[in-house]
Amino acid sequence: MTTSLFGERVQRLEDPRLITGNGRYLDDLGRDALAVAFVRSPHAHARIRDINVDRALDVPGLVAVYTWEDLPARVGEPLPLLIPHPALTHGRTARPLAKDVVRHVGEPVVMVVAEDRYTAEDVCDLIEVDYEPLPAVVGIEEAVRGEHLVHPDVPGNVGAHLVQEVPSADGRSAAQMIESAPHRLEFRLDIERSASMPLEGRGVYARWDPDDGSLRVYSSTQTSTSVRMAIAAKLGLPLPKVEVIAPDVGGGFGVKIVHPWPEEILIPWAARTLGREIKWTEDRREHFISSAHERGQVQYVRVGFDDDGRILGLDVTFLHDHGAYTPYGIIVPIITSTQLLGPYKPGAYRVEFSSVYTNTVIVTPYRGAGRPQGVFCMERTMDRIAAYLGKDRTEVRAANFIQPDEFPYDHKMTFQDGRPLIYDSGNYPEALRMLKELIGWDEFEKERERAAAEGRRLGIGIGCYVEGTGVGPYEGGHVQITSDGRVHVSTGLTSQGQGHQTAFAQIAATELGVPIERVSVVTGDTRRFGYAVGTFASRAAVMSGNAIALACRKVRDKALRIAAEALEADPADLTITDGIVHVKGNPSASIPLATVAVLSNPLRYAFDEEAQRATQFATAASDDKPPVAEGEEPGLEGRDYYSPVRSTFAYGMHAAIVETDPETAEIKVLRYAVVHDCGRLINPMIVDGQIHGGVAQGIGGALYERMVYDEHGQLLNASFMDFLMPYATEVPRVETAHLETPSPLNPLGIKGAGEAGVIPVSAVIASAIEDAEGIPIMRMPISPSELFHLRRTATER
Ligand code: MCN
Repeated sequence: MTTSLFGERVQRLEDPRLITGNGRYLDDLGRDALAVAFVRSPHAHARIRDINVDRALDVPGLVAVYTWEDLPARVGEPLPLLIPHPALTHGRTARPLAKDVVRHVGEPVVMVVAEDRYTAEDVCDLIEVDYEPLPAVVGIEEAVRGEHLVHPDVPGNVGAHLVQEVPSADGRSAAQMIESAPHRLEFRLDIERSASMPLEGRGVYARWDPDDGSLRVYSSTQTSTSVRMAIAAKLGLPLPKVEVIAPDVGGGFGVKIVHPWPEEILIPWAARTLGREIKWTEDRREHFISSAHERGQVQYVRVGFDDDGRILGLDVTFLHDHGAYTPYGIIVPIITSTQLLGPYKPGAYRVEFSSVYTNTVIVTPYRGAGRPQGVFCMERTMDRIAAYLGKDRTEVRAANFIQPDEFPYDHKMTFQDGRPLIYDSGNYPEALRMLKELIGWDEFEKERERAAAEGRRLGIGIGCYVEGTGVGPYEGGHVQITSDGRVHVSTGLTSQGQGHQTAFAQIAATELGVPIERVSVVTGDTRRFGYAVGTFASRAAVMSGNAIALACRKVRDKALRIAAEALEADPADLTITDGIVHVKGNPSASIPLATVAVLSNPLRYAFDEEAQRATQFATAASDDKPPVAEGEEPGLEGRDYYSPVRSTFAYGMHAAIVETDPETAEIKVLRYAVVHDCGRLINPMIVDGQIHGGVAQGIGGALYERMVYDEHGQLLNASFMDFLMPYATEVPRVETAHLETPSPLNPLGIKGAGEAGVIPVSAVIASAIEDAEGIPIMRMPISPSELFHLRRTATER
């Protein structure tokens, strides 16, 4: 292998197309399709007494109106519960259109199909739904009181309850370890609800082909293969008759992993029923009130520790608000509970959670998925211990680190995928040393004093995390070299802006020894690759990256076998450089891969002279053999899958310097530094970009973004006027350094990176504000007015 692009800062191949307005997003497709709008519940909890569509029926341009009653049985059933778990004893999912009862504002009740969206929206206004309002359950505390129930058959609103406990080496429980520890602390931490806000909302466009009896569906999804399976099952179509394609997707951040969304069943069903092209594009308000939210947890910590700050026993109990339904199971609180420990090894550990129903939008993973809450919990604990003992915050962390010689480190717990929680590799002390140097931790006191002399208030904060990435069960890759020498790579998972076209092309170009310009990559198109899981949990690089590498190795071996015959050489003596197979040390004995591709197909259509010559030779040389040798397949192509034994664990450490205004309590992030280790880097520039984006998102979560519900379950800030996101002006330059501890678990030694940036930010900012103010910060996000209020309360005390 001579053309190594692995690890290079290759410019993103997809960007010229995307930044010149040539992307093809969902709403760019199906311009002549019929449009859909939904009547959605205005109540958080209500019984539907009657739906009257009479006034709507005469509107010109109206094509169809559907209520639950109009749906065939299979389509109208509750949607599947995707990730069942034994702890989820009371899983509940919604129907695509509500029947009898609505359980959150925004739940779809009636679907309107019209010639255009304006008409569809106007018709929605004419439909009369008679609701009998029921008491709404809003907020975790109200849910656990159990006074009113979201689902009448779920007592106390508790859908799931789970306890995991790991005793100390000598068999003592976390409670015993805490009791007998020299020091103990107990506190509560809150993280409010937020949500992913991709610039492009969800959307579905379906075309029914009556001649072929097949359906083509475009969806702005993170998982086209699962959407395909759901549509085929719900519509009773054979799988080969359904194609699902994720076109360019303008961000997902988790929300587009839910499959199927009600709309992903309803739009294809209506397309087949009406025999017309139909499209629905989510608007921003719909995104706020009828997609998914996350974060939202109340966490109680009890910790016992020694004089060095080493944690002897840790007990975390938390309540998770999963909204009105659990289509995606309880993966979020499970991730919190299994990844809360970060780079640390407490003597004994117990985690317990209850997941409760509320009359609010459903909760499914949002970038970071439960980890920001867990890291907030653990890192606030580290800071509280340091404050209690009067120690440097980095010292307390270092005292609790798993050491480099302790890998693989077995936490003796069950991970989110049901496998043992075992960290594969890492070097936490070195990452901390690098971070301290990058941010200037040891010099900060002088900086603080200088600023104080000018009347400015500065604080420094830190946060560490470990992230299980590259979760299974599998992903595949297909690689084909065609007779023009081009390399076509496809994998079933989807892309939402992560730069897969570039990173996967780098892998293929490196493995095959071809120029990257000859490689093209297709993702998320079931016509090209039908078996896949999807893009989430920072898994694409590990899963599809390795699968593509393995498929390339198969194709390379085949190319060398064919070339060896043509060159009358031993395959072991051949190598590939710049797309040409040649004898090592003798570049003149060579054959282009394009020609090898011609030779690989006994049909031997050659379109240039050199290939034609080689073809004549090969035909003559193989007179007494069958055209396709036993065990071979025609064509220079190969497919392979990668299925790991368990996840690989990336990690990082972040630090920030903030300034808080002594008068107005305005909070500014002055500097932000990241040390990150995701194993071998395919493309450091892409990973930096992922981390920068994640940090920006994290700053939003720490300082601005929250879902504000009133007591009736109305979301009060369901627009970008009121839901604040950080601009570039609120995000400092993110200073990033990498460590590369290869994963021993996969052939390429890589770990995931896509969520990393966002995970510890709330913890880091809380740590820095607390350092600036000397006031405990136990709830995030925090606004200037909340900080102002905390100051007041602190002085009054
Ligand atoms: N990468 C690399 N070297 C590594 C690891 C990763 O070069 N050792 C590159 C990968 O090739 C890929 C990118 O970094 O181009 C992210 O890879 P990975 O960590 O595998 O994450 P995924 O591709 O699986 O992306 C999912 C992740 C998640 S879970 C969310 S949420 C998220 C995120 O990615 N949503 C995003 N980043 C996003 N970025 C954009 N622009 N839009 C989203 O919706």
